[in-house]
Amino acid sequence: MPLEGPARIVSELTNRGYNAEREAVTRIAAADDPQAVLERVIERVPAEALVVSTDHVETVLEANRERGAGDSEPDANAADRASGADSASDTDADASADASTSNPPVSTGAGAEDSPADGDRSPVETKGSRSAADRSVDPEARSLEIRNDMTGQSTGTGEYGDFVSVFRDRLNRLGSKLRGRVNHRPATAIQNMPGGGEVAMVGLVNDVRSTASGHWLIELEDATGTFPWLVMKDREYVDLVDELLCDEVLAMEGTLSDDSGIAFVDSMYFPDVPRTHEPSTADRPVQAALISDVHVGSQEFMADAWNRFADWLHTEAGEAVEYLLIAGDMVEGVGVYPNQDEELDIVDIYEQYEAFSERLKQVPGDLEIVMIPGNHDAVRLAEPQPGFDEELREIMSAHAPRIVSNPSTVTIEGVSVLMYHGVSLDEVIAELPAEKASYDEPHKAMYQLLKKRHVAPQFGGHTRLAPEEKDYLIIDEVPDIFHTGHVHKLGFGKYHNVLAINSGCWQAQTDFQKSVNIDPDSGYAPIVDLDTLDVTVQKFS
Ligand code: D5M
Ligand code: FE
Ligand code: ZN
Repeated sequence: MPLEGPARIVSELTNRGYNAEREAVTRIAAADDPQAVLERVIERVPAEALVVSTDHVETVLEANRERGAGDSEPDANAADRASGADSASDTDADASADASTSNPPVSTGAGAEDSPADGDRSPVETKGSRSAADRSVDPEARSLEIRNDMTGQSTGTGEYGDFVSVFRDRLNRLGSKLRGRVNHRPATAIQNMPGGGEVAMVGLVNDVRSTASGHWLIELEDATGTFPWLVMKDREYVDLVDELLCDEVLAMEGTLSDDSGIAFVDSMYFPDVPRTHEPSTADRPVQAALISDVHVGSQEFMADAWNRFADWLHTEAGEAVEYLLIAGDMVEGVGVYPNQDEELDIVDIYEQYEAFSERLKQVPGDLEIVMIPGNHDAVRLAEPQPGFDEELREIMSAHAPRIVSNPSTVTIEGVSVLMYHGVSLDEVIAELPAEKASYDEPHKAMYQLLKKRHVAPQFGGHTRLAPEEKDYLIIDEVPDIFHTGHVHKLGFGKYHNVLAINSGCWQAQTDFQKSVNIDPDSGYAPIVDLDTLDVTVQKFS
């Protein structure tokens, strides 16, 4: 394989058991004959070295120069030439270092509520160029902490009792976010209260149906029983009814009918994210790339786009990216959908992960990588999904990724990121009116999950639930960033100051997607500035 780009070089080095400093890779890539330089570097690195350093490379380049090659280039421009050579050639972002110095950074502006993610936002510029001094990454400055990883913690047996426990936990924990806000009573107590009085209840939505006269009847359930609540069609709250999903937790306040058989809703309360939420930010300029749905093994996997992305990460434009978060669907998997095998490039699941691992090796070895599984991955389909098993971890061990459950929360330099693959988004999009959630604006569907403080409220639809003692799908603490994938559409925006990002994918349109008019956003990498939570999108397709 020709060594025409940094990604290939790092991949080659990793295959031979070496990690490498970014600058070392950049310098090899910039040499006249990268393959020869790489071979010589490997011959000359001390046997005990695990990392190929810039000094190792420089020694070889120096020796070449002394041998009077004459045509070898001064190092000062090495990084620029490497970035201009073949990386991300469709983007303007790194066309030249000069351009990025003079242009102000262009942000696609997730600063605004509901910032649209339309086709015009790319290609865009990343931050202005950084001084050479910024180039070297300082692992000491990093911090990464995982919370709510349930890998190895599964207690569920799939028995009826587990369902009782998980829903009780959901009602308790989400209910506690509501109980202080209303003067609530248990369902059975409400039935015995005098008619005509004010009443409130915290419960799970059991059923939503319209009445013959166009009003809405919502049955709420708590630990004691159920009670019916009526939303009159002319009330302002009627607009909220079309957002309701079965099994979400909310509170209602209203007036009891004369016979205490039903209550008329005056107010509805959702667990929600407080409007006053103030996100944490990193205290230095550092970026994270949030991607998902790589689908290696599919005939539609976009190798060229991935190569450009990996190469770009090695350039100066990509050097501030120190974290790579991957929200599921690493591989295409087998037997996920009917007739899927007709579109497989690699039919063996383990070979798919081997191939994915090769893709992972292309990115800089100094990136911190966090991965959760998706519905195409080889773990149980029901959520929460534990992180990959030992055999798969072994296959994907290059660059030592953190492999955690779907969902999990990772806090990087103070910024908490809730990672969830996103299968429930299909449901939210199917159930809600288009202006509230659609494939074109997947981040709005994410807002609904934040409002409900649960990543997969509805049980029994697309999303399969593995009942555990505790409900791992609750959004207990408000994240600073909510990262999902799955629907293969790129979209981001802010909801009560939480940055919601649905990453696109690395798979071109499949026959199925064509048949249902899904037009995927393939080959984009949203990049978040962790110090400002601004987003820029890099296009590689
Ligand atoms: O899902 C990618 C998107 O496409 C997601 O919105 C589900 C949808 N999809 C793709 N294939 C199917 C089939 N066969 N049935 C239903 N929905 C589908 P992903 O998880 O990447 O396949
Ligand atoms: Fe996917
Ligand atoms: Zn998926």
